[in-house]
Amino acid sequence: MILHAMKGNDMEQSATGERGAREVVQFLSDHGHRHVFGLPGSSMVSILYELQGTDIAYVPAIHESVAVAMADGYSRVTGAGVAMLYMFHGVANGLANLYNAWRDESPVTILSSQQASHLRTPGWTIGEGDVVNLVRPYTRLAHELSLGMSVRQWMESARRASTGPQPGPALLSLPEDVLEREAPAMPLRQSDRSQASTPDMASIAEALAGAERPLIVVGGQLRRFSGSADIERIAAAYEIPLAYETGFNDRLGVAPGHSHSLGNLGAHAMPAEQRADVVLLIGTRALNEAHPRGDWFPAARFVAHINNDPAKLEETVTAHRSLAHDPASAAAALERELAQRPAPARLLEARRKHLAEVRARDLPASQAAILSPYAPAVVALRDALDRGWFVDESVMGAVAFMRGLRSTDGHRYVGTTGAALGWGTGAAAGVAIASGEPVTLAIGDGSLRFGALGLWSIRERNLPVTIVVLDNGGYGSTRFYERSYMQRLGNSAPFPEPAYNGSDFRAVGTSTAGIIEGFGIPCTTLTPDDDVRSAVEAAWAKASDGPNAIVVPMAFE
Ligand SMILES: Cc1ncc(C[n+]2csc(CCOP(=O)(O)OP(=O)(O)O)c2C)c(N)n1
Repeated sequence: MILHAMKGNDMEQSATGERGAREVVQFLSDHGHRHVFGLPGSSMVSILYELQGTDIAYVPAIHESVAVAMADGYSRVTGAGVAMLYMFHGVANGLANLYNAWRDESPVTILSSQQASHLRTPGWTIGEGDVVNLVRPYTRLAHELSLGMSVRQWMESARRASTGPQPGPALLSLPEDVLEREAPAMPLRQSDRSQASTPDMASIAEALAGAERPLIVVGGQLRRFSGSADIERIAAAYEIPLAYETGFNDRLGVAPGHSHSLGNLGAHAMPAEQRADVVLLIGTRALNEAHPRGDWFPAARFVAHINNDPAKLEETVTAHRSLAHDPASAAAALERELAQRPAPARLLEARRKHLAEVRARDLPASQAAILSPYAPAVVALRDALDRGWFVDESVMGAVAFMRGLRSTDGHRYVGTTGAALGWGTGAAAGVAIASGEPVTLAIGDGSLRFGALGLWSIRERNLPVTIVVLDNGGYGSTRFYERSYMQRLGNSAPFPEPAYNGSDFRAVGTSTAGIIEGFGIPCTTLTPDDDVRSAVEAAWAKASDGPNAIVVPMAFE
């Protein structure tokens, strides 16, 4: 039996050791994990065996990408998630969703099984491979244990690395004999970890206080670090427009239905971005996106960027003030600083006018063309955040949802900034398991195909997930970019029509409903004349019985 407790001032040493697999399970139990996700294999049977008799449920997947996405979704709700993957094959299969978790700073721990230590070679036996180096760029900690090392100690290290203060995935590679043999127990202290300091927000407050057209851009980190309410209060009190980080957001930093929320920086909030004189980016990436544009904030005299991770400061957009700090403490400090700088009524009036103007601006035609087909689905799902969680893998539809969701509580939105598709179904399952609440998954028909195997997990647990598929006959965004490319070629374009190679699924294989029904999930396919809202309400009403799906048809071009 191992002892981790402290005795007086001395840590008690236990005389005998413990099998690694037992230590893994004990650790999970001690840290309150009620679920662990995975796809099994021979070298990890010891852990699967030891899970018996605990209150930890093993949640299986039929592809490792789904196991990682489930652990990711789960961790967004509970603060930590664990996926157990089989050797190199399993980790490699889970890598794209590990990348998503890395982008979104999700506290996911991957336990990978590994060839036994005494047989460990550079990779000459089946399934053996260097999983540590495979994942290293996308983890806060990645380590392979050797025989004799304390599994418990490394589990604790992985937990500390993944949960913060700078959170993100961690991986432990666990050789079969490390799991099966006894090792001496290591006494451990349990630290109460904190990062205590008050950031100096004076210069940022000073600039914001004097601004006529201020803008605060929020990222998912603000939500994850619990600074959302502070920024929502600041916006309302000082009449400051709010925008979401450009492109995908892992969480909504502020509520979409907040009086000052404009939507995504790259779409509905663009007029505010173009005219802003003072900008605060808080808990955001520095505006990385797949197709970067220059000239962010062309009218700004002052730009500040706050991110908890110094490596994420000013990645692609420069600032006048850069602050590596937890965004929640920064938001709280900003509120205190602003309170010392009361805004004159004239200034508040000017800001109100500005807010009304930027809100009223029409979307640029190119944006409107992309977003208007989503209107029926977005209107139908406007209150989805008040009905449970909203998991977003709607790709081109995401920026429409960021404006169209009308809830004044934004904490139940979950997306991924990583854009590695095949995440949504697994993430929805993980969120549903962790929260015990209904989940609406908005997903493109292309993403549904990437994540089809996650439908199995949703069905296997009979989860209350309403799947709303936005079906434009394949990869709409890829087709959009091909058309944009042709436009750039102009008269020199050698072919009059786009090829749409690999992005047109209209005549390929089974229908979208066929895929979903193939996994035993009931599905309704709407016609363009059907009312999406009625279908959504009917699906929500049945959510407690288990999953169901709606396919919403959309124009192909
Ligand atoms: C794993 C992965 N492979 C390829 C891509 C490139 N990609 C970006 S969007 C997209 C199409 C997605 O289709 P769908 O989910 O139907 O959304 P839509 O583009 O129609 O909005 C593809 C293939 C990706 N993001 N991730």
